[in-house]
Amino acid sequence: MKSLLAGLLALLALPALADADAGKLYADHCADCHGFDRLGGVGPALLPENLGRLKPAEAVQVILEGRVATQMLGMGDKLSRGEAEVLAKHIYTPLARIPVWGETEIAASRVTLTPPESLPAKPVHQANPLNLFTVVELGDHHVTILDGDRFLPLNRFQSRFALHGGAKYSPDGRFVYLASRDGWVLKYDLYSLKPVAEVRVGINTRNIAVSSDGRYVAAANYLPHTITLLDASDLSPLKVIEVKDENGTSSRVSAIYTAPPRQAFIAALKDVKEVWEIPYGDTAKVSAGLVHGYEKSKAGARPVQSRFPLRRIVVDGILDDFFFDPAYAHLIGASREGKAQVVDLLAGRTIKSIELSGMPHLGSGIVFQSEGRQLMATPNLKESIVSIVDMKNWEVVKRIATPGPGFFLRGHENSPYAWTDAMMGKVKDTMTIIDTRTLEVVRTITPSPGKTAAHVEFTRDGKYALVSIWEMDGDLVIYDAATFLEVKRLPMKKPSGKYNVWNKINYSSGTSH
Ligand code: DHE
Repeated sequence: MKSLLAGLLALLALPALADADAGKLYADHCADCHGFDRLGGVGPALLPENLGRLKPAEAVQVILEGRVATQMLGMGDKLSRGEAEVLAKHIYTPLARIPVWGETEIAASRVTLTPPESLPAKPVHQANPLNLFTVVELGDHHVTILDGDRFLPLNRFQSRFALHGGAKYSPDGRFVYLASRDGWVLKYDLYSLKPVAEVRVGINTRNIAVSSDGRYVAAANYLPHTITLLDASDLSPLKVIEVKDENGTSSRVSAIYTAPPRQAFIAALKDVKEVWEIPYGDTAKVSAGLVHGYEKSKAGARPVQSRFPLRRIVVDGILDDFFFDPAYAHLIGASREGKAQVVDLLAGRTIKSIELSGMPHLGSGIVFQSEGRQLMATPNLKESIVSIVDMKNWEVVKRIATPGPGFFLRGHENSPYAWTDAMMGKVKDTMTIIDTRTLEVVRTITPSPGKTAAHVEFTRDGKYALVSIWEMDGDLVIYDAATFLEVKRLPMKKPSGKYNVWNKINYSSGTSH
C-alpha cells in the first residue's frame, strides 16, 4: 500500500517538476552540446522530428547512462531518474514555432574545411579511385573510405551524428557528398582524403542528390518544409524552395533524386498528392510555374525565370518511396497503403497501378534482363518476399519467398545474382541469393549467426559482394560473388550503407542512385 502511494505521488509530481524545471535542467545539462534552441551543436538536434527513431524510454536511458562511442556521457551521477524523465519529456515537446532555416542561416553555417586551391591534382593514394567504397559506420558515426581492390581502409573519419541516405558522388567520382539526419551536408575529396566543405541545409533532412552535370546538390528536408539547392563546388546555397501544393498546403519532402536523362531533380512529397520535377539543365524546357525563392546574384547566373523552375505532377495519392526505370521515363512510387503507381514522367500522370502486397521498398529496387525481358525486383518491408515485375506491362511475374521481410536488394550487370536481407523480420541474420535468370533462390547464407546482416554492394567489376554485419561490433564481409565464399572480414562499428564509386557514377542498374 505504501509503495503504491509512493508511485502515485511520484507520478503526480512529474508534471509539476516538468513544468517548473525542464527549461532549467535543459539549460544546465544539455544546451552546451545540443544548443539552447535544441537545434543541435556538437550533439544532434533534440526535437521530436529528429528523435523519431528513439523511444522516450531509450532517451531516459541515454540521459542517465550515455551513448557508447559518442561524446554523450551519462549523467546518472548528476540527475535523478525523475529529472531524466522530465528532460526526455521536454525534448519530445515540439517547439512553439518552426525554426527559420533559410538562405541566411544556411549560408552562415557553411564552412570551408580545405581551400580548393590546396587540393591535389592527383590522388595521394595508390588505390583505383573509381573502385573505392564509401562505407558509413552508424555505430560510432564514422565513415571509412575503402580500397575496393585490396579491401583495405584508406581513411576513417568522424561523421556528423546519424548519416542517412545514399552517399552521392560528383560525376567524375572524385568527390563524395554525405548528409546527416540533422541536415549537415559534407563534401569530401577522395583524392586528398580530406573534407572540403560543410553546410547545414535543414534541421531535419532526408537525403541529397547531385545533379548529373555535377553543378548542384539538392537536399530534401522534413524541417523546415523546403528543398535546398546548393552550388556543388563550395556548398553555398543557391535557392531555398518552400514546399507547398497548389492550394498552399505545406509539405515535408520525403526524398530527392536526380534523373540524368531529364536533367532534373525529382522530389517525393510526404503530405501532398504531388511529385515535383525541378530541371537544372540549361536547355530544359518544362511547362513550369516558378515557386517563390530567391536568386543569389552571381556572375554568369541565369535569370530567375529559367533557373530551377518547378513542374508539379499531380498523382493519385501520397507517394513516398520511388524507383525509376533506367531511362527515367517512369517512376514507380509506393503509397502509404502499400499500393504502387507507375507515373509516366513525360505525360505527367499515373498510367498504371501495380499489385504489390505488403509494403514494397521501391527505393531498394533493381533492374535486370532475364530471358529477353527487362524486370525490376523489389524487397518488401512487411512480407517475406521479393516481387518481380515485368517492366513492359508492369505485371508482377513472380513473388520469391525469403526467410523474412527485407530492406535492401542489390545486383550488378556482371553478376547473375541478386542479394537481399531479412533485416525487417524476426530472424535477421540471413542473406538470400536469387538467380536472376531462373528467378529462383540459389543459396541462403548466414554470415554471422544471430547477428543482423544487411545491405550489399558489389565491386566495380561485380566479382565481389560486400555485406554489412549491422551490429556495434560488426563486420564488413567480402564474398566472392560467384562462389558465395567468404574472402575477407573487416571489423567495423555497425556498418550500414556502402557505395562503390564506379557503380554509382555509371548508374548501375543493380544499385541505388
Ligand atoms: Fe533509409 C536510403 C527513407 C529508415 C538506412 N532511406 C533511404 C532513402 C530514403 C529512405 C528515401 C533514399 C535516399 C537516397 O538514395 O539518397 N529510411 C527511409 C525511411 O522513410 C525510413 C523507413 C524511416 C526513417 O526514419 O527515415 C528509413 N533507413 C532507415 C533505417 O532505419 C536504416 C536501416 C538505418 C538508418 O540509417 O537509419 C536506413 N536508408 C538507409 C540506407 C540508405 C537509405 C543505408 C541508402 C541505401 C542505398 O544503398 O542507397
